Order: sequence, then structure tokens, then C-alpha cells
Amino acid sequence: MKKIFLLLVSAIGIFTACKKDRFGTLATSVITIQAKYPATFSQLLSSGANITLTNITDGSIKTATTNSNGDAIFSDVLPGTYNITANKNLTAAEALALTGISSAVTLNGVQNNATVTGGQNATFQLQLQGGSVGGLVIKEVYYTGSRTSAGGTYFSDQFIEIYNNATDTLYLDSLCIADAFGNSGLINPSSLPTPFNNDNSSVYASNIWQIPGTGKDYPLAPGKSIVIAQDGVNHKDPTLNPNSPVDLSNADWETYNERPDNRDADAPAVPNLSRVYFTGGFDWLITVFGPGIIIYKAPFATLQQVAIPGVSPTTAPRIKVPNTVIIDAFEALKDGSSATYKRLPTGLDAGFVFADDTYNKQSFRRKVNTTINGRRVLQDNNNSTSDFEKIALPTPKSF
Ligand SMILES: [Ca+2]
Ligand SMILES: [Ca+2]
Repeated sequence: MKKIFLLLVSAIGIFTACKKDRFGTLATSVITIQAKYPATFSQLLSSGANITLTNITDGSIKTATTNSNGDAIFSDVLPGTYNITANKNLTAAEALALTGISSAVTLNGVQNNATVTGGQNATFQLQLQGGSVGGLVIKEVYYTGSRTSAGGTYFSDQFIEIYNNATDTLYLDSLCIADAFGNSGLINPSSLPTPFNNDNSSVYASNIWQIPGTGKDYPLAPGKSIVIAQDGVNHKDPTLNPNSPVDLSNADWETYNERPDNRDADAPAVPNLSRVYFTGGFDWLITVFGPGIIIYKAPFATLQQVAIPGVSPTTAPRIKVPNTVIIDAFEALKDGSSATYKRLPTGLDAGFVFADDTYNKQSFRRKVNTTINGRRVLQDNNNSTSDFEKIALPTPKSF
């Protein structure tokens, strides 16, 4: 027993020696921990963040909250090695002011193995991250098409633009883009609303295209977008339609519908989406009367194939995409009185847009809600009526 007591005394003696300088006073340090918001936020320094300082030698823990300068100040910190964590919970209202999007979020920051040297004051900066606010949204849908100088119809210049409305980089790998089955309105006297309209929990897709990649091959930075062209070419080319409003030769992706008769040309400079499911004709023509578009992530094999009620059994089934996997949706109908033809559940999209005519070059672009550090934050209230504006000419990759 006496031996153990002596050992304890000497251990405490060594420990105490570490804490003291040559005058016998404790050689502690003042340590400042600064919590910083992600660069995409409207403010740099985070006040009210909870900071924890854990001494990894003895496990002792100190906590403090950052002040209005984003600093948490710890006096009397003993020399040693520390793990530092920062945590900040933002209410929806706080997130709205910082990110432009009203959504509660938790941010965290970590610095492990920070060295505190006896008697030397130090500042450590912790970058808060991990709480991405916002997501991928459909930024623009140009579906109306244009007229040729001879008055003919031209629809190969359609495109869909997808935008990263989040505060962090998002990955497009395996993202699917699909159009919903069903008429856009009373196109002809026999046009009926979709027979699937009693299901408010799913969208029934006619065609599905997918961005390839295995997880992190296709990053998209906050405030950046991709354009998916029906055909990735300059539609203003004299051999196509000089009246077309768009040059899509620099599109990020195109829908190349490979067929034995080569009716769809493969633009070599623009990568092709994967064709997951297709019931269309020569190309991915989204109806010029107004399409329903969804973006989602789900493996095709997990989705149910459902026959269209009331049609010939030889007609290809549609793919049931549950609302739960759908990231964003856009609905356009033939005109303002076509509401009964809505194909998308109101929970996904409470409204719809409509153009003044077909082939009139009008496009539909999501409104800008606010701009933070030059990054546009787009409005997303799950209602195409209020979230989108009708514009006279499409604006791929711009506003
Ligand atoms: Ca094509
Ligand atoms: Ca191509």
C-alpha cells in the first residue's frame, strides 16, 4: 500500500511540474476558438456556437459559447493536446438570413490534436460545415420550341437546366430526369386528364434519363447549373433553325436516343445521358403543350412498372416514382384552364405554368429569391405558379 501511495505522489509531482514555469506559477494559456460559417453564407463569423475543448490526455472538458465576434475564449488552459468541436444549430429564420433558404440546420466543426504550449496564447479557427441547406432545383425549362422562317415547327432546341441551390457542393451522379405521363390539357376533343391522377404519392414517368457516375464523379458547386439539351448543337445554325433562340453546343449533357435508323444525331462534343427508360419517338421530345418534369434519385430496379389504366395492354407501362425520392418538380400545362390535367401531386408542386402559345420561344425560369455573396438563391416553395416566371426568350446558364 505504501509503495502505491509513493508512486501516486511522484506521478502528481511530475504532472504539477508540467503546469508550472520556473517561478512556480501555472504556465497556462488563453485559447481563443473562432467559429466560421461556410463561405457561401452571408456572414463569416458565427456567434452563439457551442465550443468544446477536450484534453485528450486526461479527458477533461471545457465548454464555452462564441461571442458576437465569433470567439470563444478559454483562459487558464493547461498545456497539452486537445480535440476541439464547434456546434451551431440554426433555426429556419436564422438560416434564412444566412443562406437565403428557410430551413433549420445543424452545423459542426472539428479540429483534432490541437497543441497548446504552456504559457503561449493561441487562436484556432474552426470551419463550420456539414449542414447543407437547400438542394438541386429545376432552374429553367424551355419546352415551347421555335418557328422556322418558313413557319414550320422546331422543337429540337428544348432544354432543362438544373441548379445547385444549396450551400454546399452537390453530386449529380445517378440523378434521374423524367417526364410525367399524361396530357397537358385539352389538346384535342378526346384529351383526358391522366388516369393516374388519383395517386397523390407518386409520379408516373414516361421517359427517364440519368446522369452517370458512381458517387462523386460529377460535382456541382453552389450557384452553378447544368444544361440538358434535347440535342447539344447550335440550333441557330443555318442548317437547323436560324430563328431558334439557343446555341446548345456547350450544353453539359444531351439526350441521345440511339436508334438503328440514326434519327437522333449524337453531338460528339456533348456527353450523353444514360437512357434508363424510353417510350417516346425519335428523341426526348417533352411536349410543347407543357411537360411535367421531375428530378429524383432511385435505382430503376426499385421502381414499380404500372400499366396505364384503360389503354391497350401492349402499350408500354409507366414507371411509378414515389414522391419520397423526388428532389424537385416542375409542371407546365396547356393554358390557365387546364388545372384538371395536372400530373404532379400537389404535395410536390402545388401549381403550374403555361405559355401563351406553342413554338413561341417562351421559357420558364425559377425566380431569384435573394443573392448572397454573388450566389443566387432561387425560390422554391414547391409551387411552379409562384416559383417560376415566364420569360420571352430562354436563358441557358444565365439569368
Ligand atoms: Ca438528342
Ligand atoms: Ca453526344
